[in-house]
This record gives sequence, structure tokens and C-alpha cells, in this order.
Amino acid sequence: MKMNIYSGLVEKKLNARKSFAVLLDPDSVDPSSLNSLVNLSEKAGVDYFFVGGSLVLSTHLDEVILKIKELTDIPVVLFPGSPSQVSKYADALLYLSLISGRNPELLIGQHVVSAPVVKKSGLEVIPTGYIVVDGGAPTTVSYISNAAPVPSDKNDIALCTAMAGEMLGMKLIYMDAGSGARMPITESMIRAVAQSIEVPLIVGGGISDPEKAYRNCKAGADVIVVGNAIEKAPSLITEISNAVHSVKKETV
Ligand code: 1GP
Repeated sequence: MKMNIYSGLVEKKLNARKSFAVLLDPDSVDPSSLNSLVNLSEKAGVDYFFVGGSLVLSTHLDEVILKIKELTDIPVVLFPGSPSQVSKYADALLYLSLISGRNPELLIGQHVVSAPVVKKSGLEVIPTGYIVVDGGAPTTVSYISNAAPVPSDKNDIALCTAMAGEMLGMKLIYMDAGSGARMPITESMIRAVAQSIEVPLIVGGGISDPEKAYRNCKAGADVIVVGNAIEKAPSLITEISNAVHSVKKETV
């Protein structure tokens, strides 16, 4: 099994280097916006493209990924909202198990159904414990998952969930307040979780300014994911990338 993306993440964590991932929802990007988003990302030193969405109504996932690949070497990581969002053209797949929920379909059921397709894809598969945290409004992910999010002030629940995920073998923990969340995850929750696990920690949902991205990294996030805010204001790509990469080892 390939482990290039994951070993890169682990190495960066060891060196306290933070990463910035731009989330692209295939439903929201058209060829011209994709072109400029990729160019901006390339110039800004973005580390990864995460591609996926809770719904993905469009059928051009392969096309979007091939286009990104044509324009840049920035790795493409699938962040699928459903088993249909698998493309062999990506570099890796976050194999998400919704460990904050109690919906067996999203813990293991859909994985069983999609396992042969995922295996055949040849993708680097990264087992990821997905923790949805209340972001102040019902988001697509909380509705679709039919699972209650972790209350935003219950750090203990989040950290115990992350610890359990790590001990079950998850290689990444992804804490998400949901796309367009009104309240991004608090730094105190990020800190509590980061101090309880050794695997890299991804944080996303409702991050809309470079200061918040910076504070999240200082609190222990290893990868910051931003989608919604960038769709509205693409120039944020440069600002957030600079903020994330300015967090250096000695300041963490
Ligand atoms: C959502 O974590 C991602 O699943 C990113 O959220 O779109 O709010 O940046 P935003």
C-alpha cells in the first residue's frame, strides 16, 4: 500500500511544520474558477487540495481532478462525502469513519460496500477518524450523517473520541465544524485533542480568516482546511497560507 502523503504528514508533524489544505467542492468549481484557484494556490504554497463535499451532485469528479493535475503538482486528497466520490486520479483518500456519530453506516457500513472499489483504485488509503463538532448551525454534514455532533464546549468528549480513534488504528484525526460553520472549533478543544493524540490532526469548518488559522495551528492543529471562505474570497488563499506557514517549531 502506498504511504507517500501520509508519511509526508507525519514527517511535517515531527518537524512542527503546519500544512494548509484548500477544499474544493466539485459542485462549486467551474473550469475558469478552478484555473485561478489552482494558480493562486500554487503561488501561495498551498500543501494539499482536498476534493469532495457532503453531496457532490455533479458527476465531473474525475474531470476536476485531472484538470488540477494538469495545472499543478500540489497533491490531491479525496475527502469524500459518500462512497461514490472515489477517483483513481487523486493521490490519496481520507478513508473517513464518523467516530463522533453512532450511525453504523458511516462507521463501517459504507466502507464494506465500497471496499472493493477503493482497493482497486490503487489510491493511498488513509484511515481517518472523523469528528464532527457543533458549529452553531445544522450543516449538510450533520444532516446527511444523521448523527449528533460533539457539543462545541465538550472538550472531554472530543478528546476521548480522538483517543479512541487513534487506539483503534486511525492514522489521522479530522475535527470538522462543517462547511460554512458559524462557529469554528475552539482553540481550547483543538488543544485538548492535540495533546491527547500522536497522529496528525486536521481541523476545518468555518475558518474564514488568517488569524483563526494561525491560532488553530498554535493550539495544535497540523493541517488547516478551508473551503467556503475561499470560494467567496479567493485572495484569502495567500493570507491563510502565509499565516499557517508562519507557525514555526520554536513558537508552537
Ligand atoms: C468542511 O472542513 C471543511 O468539511 C471546510 O469547511 O468550507 O467552512 O471552510 P469550510
